[in-house]
Parts: sequence; structure tokens; C-alpha cells
Amino acid sequence: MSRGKRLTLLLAVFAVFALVLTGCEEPAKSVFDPKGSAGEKNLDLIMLSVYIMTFVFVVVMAIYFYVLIRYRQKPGDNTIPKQVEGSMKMEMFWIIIPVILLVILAIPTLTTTFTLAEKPSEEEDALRVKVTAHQYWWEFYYPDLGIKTAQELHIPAGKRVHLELTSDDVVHSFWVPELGGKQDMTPGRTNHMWLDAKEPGVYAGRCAELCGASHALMNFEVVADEQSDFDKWVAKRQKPSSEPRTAEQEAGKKVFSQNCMSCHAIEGTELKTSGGKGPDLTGFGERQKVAGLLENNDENLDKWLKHPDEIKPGTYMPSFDFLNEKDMKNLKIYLESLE
Ligand code: HEC
Ligand SMILES: [Cu+2]
Repeated sequence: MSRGKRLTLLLAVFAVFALVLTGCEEPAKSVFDPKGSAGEKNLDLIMLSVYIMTFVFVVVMAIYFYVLIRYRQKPGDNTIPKQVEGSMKMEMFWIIIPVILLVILAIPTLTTTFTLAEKPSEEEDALRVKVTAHQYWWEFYYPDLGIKTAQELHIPAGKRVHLELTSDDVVHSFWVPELGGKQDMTPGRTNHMWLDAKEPGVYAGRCAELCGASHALMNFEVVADEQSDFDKWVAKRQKPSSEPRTAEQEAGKKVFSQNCMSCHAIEGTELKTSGGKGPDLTGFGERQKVAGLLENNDENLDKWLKHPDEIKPGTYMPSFDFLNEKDMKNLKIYLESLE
């Protein structure tokens, strides 16, 4: 292969890498663009290690090239250079410098790690949320407000939120790239972390620990609202509108009570005998997504109810493709009417 061809091939390979690595998806949700104080602290740590690594790389490369050029074999010179075996001075030099660099890295890493896991003080009046991870969904319980919801963590912007993280089955990990994490969620144990969102907005969340077939689909959203909008949301969640208002909704509620109550509860009705295996569906009609993944509309809800395992392989939600068309239609109408 000629030199020109090789170069072209190399460039083509790099172009493909660049394409794959940047991804063609929606705008990147990135730890490099934090939207809250915990996220900023994480970025500071990342940048510190990047600076130290860059420094080491530059110094090592400079020495490398200096030695390569300065001590190369000169034409006609066949003498063997002085052979050196062991040098206390040199060895101390390259042990002590990395130790110093590691200490410079370790101190802020440890202090930040502990700071991010600190429980906010009583006086601060931070919002408390208990987060329980399940295969493959998220449960959010606000103990001081008496609200239970799923897939969408609502928080007021500009306020610290204290999260108590645990898991119902296997190890999961809580991660909102722009706001904070990652923090393990281990069954039988509660880990603490806090985060805040400086501005109102919707921030993507992920499970960051391989937890089963649908691990990569275990998405959620953090919805940060102005305090007044958050208060409105709270009021609505505390007094949900769950009773049917039309005949179709009434019929849908009946289908629900016959098929779904072993796993799902709806507050504001008598449908509360949930075994808790599935997310609380109170206010489902107002959720942005179905199962934290698909846009919440009739078509996607249909897909989910008929074949949930085609959307999230391994889910505990059974298929309801046996319901007749009318029952299915009424059920969907009832679910979307929940506010
Ligand atoms: C055996 C338990 C079980 C039964 C019975 C069940 N589900 Fe589910 N359901 C689940 C689980 C588990 C999930 C969470 C799936 C996930 O996202 O990983 C779920 C998720 C859902 C969701 C998405 C919720 C959200 O927050 O986005 C809807 C809607 C739903 N189920 C409706 C129903 C309806 C309607 C019925 C009855 C026809 C039903 N389910 C019966 C276990 C069940
Ligand atoms: Cu998970």
C-alpha cells in the first residue's frame, strides 16, 4: 500500500471512530455540562485528574523524544554506551513524584465523595426522597409529603434534595449525568446522596450498574420545576383525580380492578391493594413517558400493555394481549384520564 493510501485509510478509520463516539442520538447528556452543584463538584474532580494526566503525558513525552533524539546512534559510531544498572536516585525520583500526584488526587476525591454523601442538616429543610430501584423501574417516595410516584422524580429547582437510595432486588446505581451520582443502590442498605438543579428543566437519569436484560432501558427523568410549580404538583399528587368521569373511564377502571391490582395501586380510589410489584399509577396520564422510555401516547401505551417484554425484555409486567379490543380501549382511556 502506498503512503498516500495508508494515510487515507487511517483518516477514514478515525472518521468512523469520531462518528461512533459522538453518537447520532439526541443532544448529549453530559457530565461535562453540569446543571447543579453536585454535578459541578463531580466535574471539578474529573478536570483535576485530566490536568494531572495531561501534565504527566506531556512531561513523559518530552523526556522520551529528548532522549530519542539526543542519544540516538550516530553514523559511524559503534561504541557501546555506558551501561547503568539500578540508580537509587532515579528510582526514588519516579516513585516519589507519582505518590505526590496520587495524594493531590486523593484528598479532593475523598473529601468530595464524603461531601456528596452527607445528609443535609435538619435546619436546611432539604426535600427528602426515598428512591427504590426495581428491575427495571424507579420508585420515588416523598416521606414528608406522603407522595409515591414512579419514573419521574419531581424536584424544586434551586433546592437541595436528599436522596435515600436502596434497591428491591439486585444492585442498581443512580445516575443523572448533569446533576450527580453515580451512587450504588444495594438491597438491604440505604445509601445517601444529595443533588440540586440550578435551573428548571428535565434531566435524563440512568441506571449505571448492569442489573439484568433491560438494564440499558432503565431510564428515568428528573423534572425540576420552579418552587411554585412544584408546590402545585405536590398538591395535585396529594389530592389526585382518579375517579372515572365518563362511562368509558368507568368501564376501564373495572378492567383495571380485574387485571392489574395485584401489582399496581391508584391513590384516590379503592384500588389500593397493590402488592407493590409494579409502579404506582396515580396520575399516570400526566407522566411524560410510558415505563420511563416511550413517549406517553395511546399507541405506545397500547404496545406496552400488549407486549411489555418486547419493550423491556425480562420485565415482570405480564402481556395483556388477551384483553378484547373494547376492554383495552377503555382501560387506556381510564389510565390516560388519571391526573
Ligand atoms: C405481575 C405484576 C403486574 C401486573 C399484573 C401488571 N403490571 Fe403493569 N407493570 C408491572 C411492572 C413491574 C412495571 C414496571 C415495568 C418497567 O418499567 O420496568 C409495570 C409498568 C406498567 C406501566 C408503566 C408505568 C409507568 O410509570 O410508566 C403501566 C401503564 C402499566 N404497568 C399498566 C398495567 C395495567 C393496565 C395492568 C393490567 C391490565 C398491569 N399493568 C398489570 C407489573 C405488573
Ligand atoms: Cu438497574
